[in-house]
Amino acid sequence: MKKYIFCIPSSTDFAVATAVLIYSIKKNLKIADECDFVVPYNNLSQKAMNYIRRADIDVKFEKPKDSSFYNEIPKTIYGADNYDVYLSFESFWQDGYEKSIYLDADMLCVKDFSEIILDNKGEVSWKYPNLGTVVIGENYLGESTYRRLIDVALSMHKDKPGGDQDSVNTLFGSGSPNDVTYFDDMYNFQDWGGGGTGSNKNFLEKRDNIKIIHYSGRRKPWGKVWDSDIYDSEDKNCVYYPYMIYNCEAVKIWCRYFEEFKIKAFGANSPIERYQSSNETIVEDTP
Ligand SMILES: [Mn+2]
Repeated sequence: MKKYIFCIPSSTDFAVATAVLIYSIKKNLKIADECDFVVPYNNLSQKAMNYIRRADIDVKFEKPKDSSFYNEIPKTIYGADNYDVYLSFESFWQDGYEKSIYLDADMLCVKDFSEIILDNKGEVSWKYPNLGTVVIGENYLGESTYRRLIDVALSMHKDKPGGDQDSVNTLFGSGSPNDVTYFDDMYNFQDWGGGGTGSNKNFLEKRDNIKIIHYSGRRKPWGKVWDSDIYDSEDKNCVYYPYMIYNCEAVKIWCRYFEEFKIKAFGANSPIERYQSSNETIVEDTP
């Protein structure tokens, strides 16, 4: 057992993103050797687990410690039968570790961010109010915070589709009675454009300081093209504005990490993959 644990909830349709995220952490985080990885899940196929293991052979997969409260909550941002948002609570109960680090699966680490883990003095530190990156120090790491989050979700945020984030905000947001510190958006960077918040121009200006990119909203580099006339409104794992998205540097970076991950982690299955693998290079165009 290592000192720290990364907690990255996932599902079958987020498996590729999760694997690339873990790969990116191991590549860039200076203290990665001191970190275990756990993937909490409700729906994750064997194939998806095996895929994620290519990024970390020792990754653990865990069902939620308590999911009995799901049936008291009518729906979440992912719809009526999907309670995956509440898997974030699992990061608050990881026995035997000094600190736990929660990350959304739709993120990518592009630079070392050890400082937000090492600087944590036992409190909860995060980029309030977005539940994308959270460091949970030992004062709050255990069953009692987990139970409190569930209690808050049921008593205050039951009918809100974003009840998980609302619950963490209640306990660790501004004005909360708990010990909290905040870090800036370089550790949870969403302002890169593509039809969502920010712009590609903004990304390029800040790029040297950005450590973790968050592909929040319908801006998933691995997602299918989405249109509200066809697909249901709860589908978030997709791309709303492909033209803009494919011109975003943040998206090009994810795609390069994906190719790199395949070169490092897989037997090459196609002529281009074999070429990339034997030359350790990523091709820019069909050769
Ligand atoms: Mn996200």
